[in-house]
Amino acid sequence: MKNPFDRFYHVPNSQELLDIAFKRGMKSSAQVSKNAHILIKAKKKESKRIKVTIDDLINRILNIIKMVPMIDDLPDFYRELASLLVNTNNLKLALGKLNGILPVLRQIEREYTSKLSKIEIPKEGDQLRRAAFGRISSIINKQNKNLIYLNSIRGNLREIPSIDPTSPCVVFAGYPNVGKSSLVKNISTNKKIEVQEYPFTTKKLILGHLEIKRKFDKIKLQCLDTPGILDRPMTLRNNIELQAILALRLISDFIVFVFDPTPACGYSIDSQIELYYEIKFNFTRDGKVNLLIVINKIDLASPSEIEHLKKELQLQEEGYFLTNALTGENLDQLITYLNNRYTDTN
Ligand SMILES: Nc1nc2c(ncn2[C@@H]2O[C@H](COP(=O)(O)OP(=O)(O)OP(=O)(O)O)[C@@H](O)[C@H]2O)c(=O)[nH]1
Ligand SMILES: [Mg+2]
Repeated sequence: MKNPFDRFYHVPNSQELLDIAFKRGMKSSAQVSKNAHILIKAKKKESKRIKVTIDDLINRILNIIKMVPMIDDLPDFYRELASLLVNTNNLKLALGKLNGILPVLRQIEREYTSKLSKIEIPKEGDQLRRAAFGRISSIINKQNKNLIYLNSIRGNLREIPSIDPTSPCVVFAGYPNVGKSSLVKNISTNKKIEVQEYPFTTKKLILGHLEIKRKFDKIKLQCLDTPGILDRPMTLRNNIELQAILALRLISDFIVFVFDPTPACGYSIDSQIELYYEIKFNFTRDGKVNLLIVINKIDLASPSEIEHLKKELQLQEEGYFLTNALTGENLDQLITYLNNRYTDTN
């Protein structure tokens, strides 16, 4: 499904909203006969200016509200991810407040149209329109904080990957700095993935694709790069780690667990093993989701480090891969494995 926040475009601030609305209002011209009385002309002209201004503001505020999907109606993955990325209560509140000013604007329109119908000299029309514009400004300016807030969170939400439910999703998970991003970047189409020598480089879910040719068609296997997860209680995990947990819990069809058997990543092998078992026991949905082990950084690892890990995990001769994500060594084996796994039978 396409990221539901895909159409969450730029939200103007109050000044931008007002500038355009007043400009449109002042440019508008009322339909009034040339021979009409000057007072009638003033009444119609100013009523029209107020109406056009208010219509413009209401339309554009409605557009802002409509750009944001109803959070509570979203599929679990998108709803939960949105609430890890932004405070969705604040988001709903901001939209609610914007919605709340719409009837107030309509009320101002009615009030000033009625006042304008009673003026006795043309000059009063101009004064009333200025007064109406003043009220409108004050109402819209009070929303400035909300508008700025909405604009500030949209970047996070628009970066949510669009997950295709009809195509399998392979989630790459593991401790920080073990080489998850390097692997996904290497095997998938997404060459923009950031790789750095420090942990927690990846702060969000990032999608890449790997084309799998089947007998009669081809599919785009989704390879999801995730932020690193630490071995600690769920309640202590931050919103960055929890995005990875969410992907494992809700959208993984297959998990690639990446180990760094060397001290290079900065975390002990025992902690990585603990995390591996947590994921294996909690996120493989009673065996429905398979889990593959990738032991990365073999160029740095000593034979004893690899042996130690294999022994701890009771690995047989098959069922894991030894890779170097920097040079791409053995990644062809991983790609072939995924190819075979998703060719025709799935
Ligand atoms: N020598 C060596 N370095 C590697 C290998 N794979 C990754 N690296 C390096 O390890 C560091 C971390 O790589 P990333 O791919 O960013 O690791 P990550 O698991 O995505 O890290 P986070 O996003 O922080 O969780 C980078 O400096 C990579 O160049 C490898 O096989 N061998
Ligand atoms: Mg990364």
